[in-house]
Amino acid sequence: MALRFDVITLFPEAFTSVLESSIIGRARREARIDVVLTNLRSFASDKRGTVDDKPFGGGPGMVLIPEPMFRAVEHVKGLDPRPAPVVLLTPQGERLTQTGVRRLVGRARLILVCGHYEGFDERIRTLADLELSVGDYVLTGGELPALVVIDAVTRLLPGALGAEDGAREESFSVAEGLLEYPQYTRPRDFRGMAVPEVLLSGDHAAIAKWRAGQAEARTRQRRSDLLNGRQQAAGNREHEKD
Ligand code: 4FL
Repeated sequence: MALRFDVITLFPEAFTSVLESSIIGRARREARIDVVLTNLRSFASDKRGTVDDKPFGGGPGMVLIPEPMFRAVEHVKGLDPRPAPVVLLTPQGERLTQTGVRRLVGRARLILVCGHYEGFDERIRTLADLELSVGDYVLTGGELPALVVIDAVTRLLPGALGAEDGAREESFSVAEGLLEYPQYTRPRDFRGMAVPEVLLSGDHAAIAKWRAGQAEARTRQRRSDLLNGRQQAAGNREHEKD
């Protein structure tokens, strides 16, 4: 059965082109995923469609009011009997990592809630089973972060990347705490920039060794924080053996 994403948003139209394109579009056509967009505005209590109001205590901007969001989440939960964690996209959430993405892939359903404007009433947080941030920057809303979650989860579903997806080695990837090694394709010489000789050698062991060295050197130069994380993970594995 398809993994079902429900998205609650004020801007469902922001999702359509990404959801129709490329790997995600194909995963939907092949029924590996199902994405259902719900417009928060349809759950407003008045005919004006009010979803936000001025913050108590003053301050700039408008804040999402709780009633429409509670009604929307309750409605969406009832659309499918399978349990669905409610995921709130917010800069205050836990930072999304590849490990966190792998955890989400195991769920039958996810309800993604997009915040907007200058924030939301604090009581909306009580709806969430999980709060996720995609990085330490402020966006105009949770729509792009919700698409990030859908994209990162979908590419891990069996078959989603096509025939070679099992073969795609993740041993040198951010998934394993390393940056990828550099890749080259034709031509062998492009404007004086030559492809490293070892890649043309046909010596598979030498190529694997070169790539491992490149992945490590590159990670050390650019993201030494990832190497520290790997050392800790290796240390933990060592301890668990005792
Ligand atoms: C959500 C930013 C998740 C980063 C504005 C509203 C955000 C965000 N990760 N910015 N939501």
